[in-house]
Amino acid sequence: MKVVAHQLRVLLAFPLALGALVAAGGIARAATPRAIGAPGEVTLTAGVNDPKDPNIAVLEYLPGSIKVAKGTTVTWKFAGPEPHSVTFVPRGTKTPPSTETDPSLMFPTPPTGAYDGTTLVNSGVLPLGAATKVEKFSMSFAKTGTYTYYCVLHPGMVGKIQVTDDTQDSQSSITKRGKQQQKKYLAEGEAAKKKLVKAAPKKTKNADGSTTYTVEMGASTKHTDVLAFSPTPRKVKAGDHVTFVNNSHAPHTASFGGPALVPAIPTADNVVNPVPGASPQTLVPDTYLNSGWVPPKTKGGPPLAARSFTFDVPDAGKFEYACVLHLGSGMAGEIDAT
Ligand SMILES: [Cu+2]
Repeated sequence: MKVVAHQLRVLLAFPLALGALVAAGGIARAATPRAIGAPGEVTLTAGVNDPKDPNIAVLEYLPGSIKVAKGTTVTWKFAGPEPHSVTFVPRGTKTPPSTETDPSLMFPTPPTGAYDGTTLVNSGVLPLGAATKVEKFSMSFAKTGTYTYYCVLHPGMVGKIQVTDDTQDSQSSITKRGKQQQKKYLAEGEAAKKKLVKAAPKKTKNADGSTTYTVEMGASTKHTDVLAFSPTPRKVKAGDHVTFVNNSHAPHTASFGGPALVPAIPTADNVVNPVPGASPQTLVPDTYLNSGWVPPKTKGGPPLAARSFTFDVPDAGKFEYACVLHLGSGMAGEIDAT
């Protein structure tokens, strides 16, 4: 997989690129003229995980739209653990930017001055890996007008900056609206999590007397992703089968072997691809086994079979699994077979 090898290179090069981003952000700020009477900087948030439950990720900028004066520095905070980007594309670009079609978008393309809407400016994906601090990205705007921006990881996560000659939203109104929207979206995610956790696992009896159980990989609502597996059935016995199914809007993996064996880099070849091979696979204690990236459910996208991966349970035992893409959000479970 050529694309994947490229993604991995991008990831490995990231700490260097991040340094460049921070440096360029500093330059952009220093060179920015400020509107008379306007505060120099406003801050908003790029996505948020539920403070009460990291499994729930809001896939929206908070707030989704703000008004600023020309020259004001806009800063986005990325608290994680679910990563996002702030990505502006040249005006007139037809398709939203996505790492699916262009993996290099994981990389930052820092602003070279006040933004005028004619170039790509991209925070890159933040945080990348474990969230150790709140990441930030800043830029300012050179011309009045409405600027649309995107997250390269989450289709539908779109924000707007309206740039005026002199008037702008106060920081307190931006913060207030961001909090209101966050509250509404978190309620939506919490309801979806409840539903995912409560649903009885689907099961099918097989001709040989064994049972195939279904585990849902996450769930999605309009503004959130639930980064959790549906509960693992308690009645799994040696000889049964567990089929992981992705009906959410995000890719996920089912990766067995526990923290010691499961790789941490989502774009590594042995995470993207099934290990040791295609579905079905037989679980082996203390061994790395991986579904590969199970694609999301999209309109006209892959059929159910392509969004499913089965593991056979040969013996009684405990088999831990996790989603490598959403380790930071605590997406994990365990098959406890008797
Ligand atoms: Cu996941």
